[in-house]
Amino acid sequence: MTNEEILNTIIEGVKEGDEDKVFEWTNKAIATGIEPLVVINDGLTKGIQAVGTLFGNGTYFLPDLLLGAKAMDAGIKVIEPLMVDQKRDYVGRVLMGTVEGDLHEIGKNIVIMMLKTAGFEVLDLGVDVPAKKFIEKAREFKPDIIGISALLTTTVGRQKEIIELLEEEGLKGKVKVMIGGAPINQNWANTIGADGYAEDASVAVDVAKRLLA
Ligand code: B12
Repeated sequence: MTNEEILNTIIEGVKEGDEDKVFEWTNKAIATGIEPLVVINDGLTKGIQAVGTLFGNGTYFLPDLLLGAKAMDAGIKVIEPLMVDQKRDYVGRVLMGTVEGDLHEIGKNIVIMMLKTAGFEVLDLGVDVPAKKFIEKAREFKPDIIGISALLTTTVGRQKEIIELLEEEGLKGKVKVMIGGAPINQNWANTIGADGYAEDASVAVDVAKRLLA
């Protein structure tokens, strides 16, 4: 089987919401020597994007979305231990979370995994995180960067709210803000005064490094 066929089988598995298939073929992909990041980008992510398209056009319903997400997670679980090593010489600290009202975490978790692999210490606040909690935790954890994820057009405004609150609390400038999520772009980052934006996890690592420089 070619690498492309293996990756296509992973894509299919995510589309079918078949955890076992995704687990099995992600393991096969790794055993064949396909790079973990390639499995994420050209397999798992393509699969979940296809699920999103099928949901968007009314072919799939919410349970299909959930099954797709679980199947993707089965693949991520195989890859995570291979990527995140036990480096303790941190290059910087990042506080990450998904905004209030938003339960999407797959992309955020991949960004976290990549940041950890690149030597960042990351505190994950999880999903549905109120603006106030970002501020509270920023005071405690003292991150160099706050990463804010939002996947819904109805929740992206929360990123702006968090930046405004940082400003009110006198933290703007002391900590950099990096934003992301499928509906986010550089334009939005400029509009709300975010210091950085990244369209995917690899770029997020580059942006984080640039923000520390
Ligand atoms: C999986 C999924 C779900 C899962 C999430 C499970 C989970 N544990 O995360 C579940 C089933 C819970 C879900 C629920 C809903 N969803 Co949904 N979901 C998706 C789907 C299919 C994939 C998202 C995903 O994981 N993508 C894969 C990852 C790898 O990509 P990513 O998230 O974009 O992340 C990358 C980048 O954006 C970036 N990034 C992400 N975060 C950050 C943060 C920082 C700091 C940086 C720098 C970068 C960065 O790096 C990541 C890695 O490369 C999308 C479709 C899509 N195309 O996005 C719809 C989608 C986002 N969902 C949608 C909708 C409508 C919903 C629901 C409202 C459905 C409903 N009727 O209930 C609910 C809302 C629940 C809520 N309150 O949040 C719509 C949103 C439409 C809109 N205009 O807002 C989409 C676009 C589907 C569609 N085509 O209609 N969903």
